[in-house]
Amino acid sequence: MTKAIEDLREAVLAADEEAALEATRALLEAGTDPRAILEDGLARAMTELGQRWNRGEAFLPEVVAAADIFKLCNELVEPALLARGGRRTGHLFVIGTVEGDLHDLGKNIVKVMLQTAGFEVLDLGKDVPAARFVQAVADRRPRLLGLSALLTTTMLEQRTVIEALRAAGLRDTVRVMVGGAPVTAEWAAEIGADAYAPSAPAAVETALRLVGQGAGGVADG
Ligand code: B1M
Repeated sequence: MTKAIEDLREAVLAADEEAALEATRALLEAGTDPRAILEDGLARAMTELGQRWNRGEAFLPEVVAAADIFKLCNELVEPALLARGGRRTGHLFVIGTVEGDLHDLGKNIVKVMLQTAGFEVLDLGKDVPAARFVQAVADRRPRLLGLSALLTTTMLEQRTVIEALRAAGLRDTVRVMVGGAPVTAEWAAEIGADAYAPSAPAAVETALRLVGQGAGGVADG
């Protein structure tokens, strides 16, 4: 990790908005890959903050402040990331954070990286009830549906959404990808999801594979 990215991480961890924005701008001006700014800088800082929170070394107000700073920095990075896009996959990806869950920083990174990779993305936001996911699948007929969950309690909602799709007769029309910090490949298999991705770049790779546009993928869709 470069010193400049480390400076960004430190600024987010210190909840120093001005320093974080300045570090983000400097990285962008230096031509740093926007994906590295998001994953190695911003996302890693939040993961580290979570660990500090677990150890009782950080408290909720600091986490809230850091999350706000994360969003502001993300807004600076997004245009640079999107400018790198260009190709179109021709596929719609509907994404949201499941009901009861207000964590959306990771979901937002997944969204913008999917857009950069050429997916059209419909973002339903956070705290999204199963019925809204089902409605979006019925109305928009996406090729892929992504369910993000950050709490061990709300992970269960991912199963609820898949069951609701099945009950509505829509399960076979869409590939379901699940993700979020507590989610695992085993959990994805247990609830009958089609795929799991541990990070935003992995989500892109998996999505491309699912629509037959990844390395060695099978045409589908
Ligand atoms: Co909360 N929180 N939080 N929190 N929070 C966690 C998740 C927690 C692990 C912290 C801890 O260790 N104590 C813990 C959950 C414990 C558990 O479930 N066992 C926790 C808790 C307890 C809570 C509250 C209950 C706290 C309270 O109120 N007492 C509360 C719950 C609110 C609710 O949702 N109902 C709460 C609230 C909040 C804030 C609002 C303050 C804030 C969220 C702000 C926001 O998102 N707008 C917050 C934050 C920031 C965190 C931590 C510190 C960081 C999460 C984050 O943004 N990470 C988090 C600690 C941790 O995760 N270790 C924590 C950075 C982000 C880029 O990573 O989201 O993992 P992540 O996304 C990654 C991958 O997971 C993946 O790609 C992303 C980029 O690489 N990914 C996908 C994500 N979604 C994907 C979907 C995919 C594929 C990949 O396919 C569809």
